[in-house]
Amino acid sequence: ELQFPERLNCAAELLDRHVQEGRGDRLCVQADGVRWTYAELQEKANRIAHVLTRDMGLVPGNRVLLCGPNNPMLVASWFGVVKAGGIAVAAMPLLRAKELSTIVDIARVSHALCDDALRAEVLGAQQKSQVLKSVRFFNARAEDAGTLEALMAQASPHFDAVDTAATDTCLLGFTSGTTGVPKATMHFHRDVMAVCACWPQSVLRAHADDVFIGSPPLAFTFGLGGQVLFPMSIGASMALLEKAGPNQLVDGMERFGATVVFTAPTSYRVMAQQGERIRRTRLRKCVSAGEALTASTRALWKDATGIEIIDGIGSTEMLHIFISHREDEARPGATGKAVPGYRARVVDDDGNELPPGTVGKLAVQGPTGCRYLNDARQRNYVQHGWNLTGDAYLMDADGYFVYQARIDDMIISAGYNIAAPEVEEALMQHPAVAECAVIGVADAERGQIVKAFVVLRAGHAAGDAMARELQDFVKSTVAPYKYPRAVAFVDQLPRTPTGKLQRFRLHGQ
Ligand code: 3SK
Repeated sequence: ELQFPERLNCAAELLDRHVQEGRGDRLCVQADGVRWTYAELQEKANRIAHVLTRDMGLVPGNRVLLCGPNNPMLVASWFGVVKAGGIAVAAMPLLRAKELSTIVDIARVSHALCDDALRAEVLGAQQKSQVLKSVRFFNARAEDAGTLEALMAQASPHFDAVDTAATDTCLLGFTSGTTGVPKATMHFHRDVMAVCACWPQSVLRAHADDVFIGSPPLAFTFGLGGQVLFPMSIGASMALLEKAGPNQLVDGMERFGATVVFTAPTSYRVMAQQGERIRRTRLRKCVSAGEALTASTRALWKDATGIEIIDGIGSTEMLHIFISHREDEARPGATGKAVPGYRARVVDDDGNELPPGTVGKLAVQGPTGCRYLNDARQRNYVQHGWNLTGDAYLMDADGYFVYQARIDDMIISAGYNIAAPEVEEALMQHPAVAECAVIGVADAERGQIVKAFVVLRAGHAAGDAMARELQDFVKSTVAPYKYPRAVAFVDQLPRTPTGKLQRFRLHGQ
């Protein structure tokens, strides 16, 4: 079991410790036009901690909105807040004033450090708020005495991290899940250190010379862990991309010499088209999470690059990955086994453990867990001491967990259990299909029927003939009762800002 001291500040552990122990000159952060060592990041974070406490009136326990694309000042701000004993509340950079103000209200945010690119939306949120009292912007084009950098220039480069308890909250992670109503998950300083000690040590096994890169926004704990916390926990470095579509990610791998990448299956599928180019980079470890990795995407990437993807599932509630596997233990179609330090099982509706091979609800326990801030949905997520992630899984005889669907995405049609992702995977094998989503819609005769929403590749025509071709194709690929009895052609699919498919938004379309 992991042991932590009673007093612990994770920013001091992840940042200051390297400088104290003589690693201050090591490269820590790279981005376009930026190369900061650990000592340089520490100096920025210290100055920001002073600005927060001296100029903005922050006291430990205050919540600070952090908002911006993935860039070095966002990382420095995260460490400034946490060193000062504040609570980092990171918001997705694409959010609008209305959505930001919901976050500000739920989290009782009193301060904000935001990228100037989001000035209008953040000020809009402040106008709607009674609690957000002090806002500063960084990366502003125009010289202005009020910018974060101008205030930092007047501040001391030294700041001793506030002596927080290991069980003080240091971050609130927001999740809209796939339902759209945001919840804040509270994580302690010790939780941050726990996720750094579990999956990265037993599964990822990176080293101090690795360069981490990725696409998820740092507001998503998948991104924060993979691109900031995990490299820093081993004295490695990160390369930050403000825009991280598949092409930009491949460019970034080349430019920064990235060796470890964190991204989602959709991005691997597109990047696989540049396999030869990727083979010439230093890339050696590829992590996939955020949505289920199909066996075909795993094979596509391996053929294109020679690299076996490390798949994993985590959640904002658990802070990071809790089921995964090492590259040499990959089992196509399975997410992996419980990460050492965590326990996982498949349970029925009453919380009873189900035998191997049976589909049920995934339940997880470990050093991290769900603590919603003031939200009754806590009762659904944590039952009998287990975290119920909302995923339907089965565990095979060897302890590998095989994803079926989000529980809300299991379709029951004429008594058959049909997992929407399995039908999607079958459709994706058809050369005309660029993207697709499958849901269950009410049907008088069968209870529900399978309905597919399909985005076609250029050069293919939508229509009845194509619908029939796709239906026959699915029948020939998986059990025929799973075929989509209804097919709709659409231009695009609804996704969350982190790229997760929002099947619920297709109902009624
Ligand atoms: O698998 C995910 O979606 C996830 C969510 C939050 C943090 C980490 C991960 C991998």
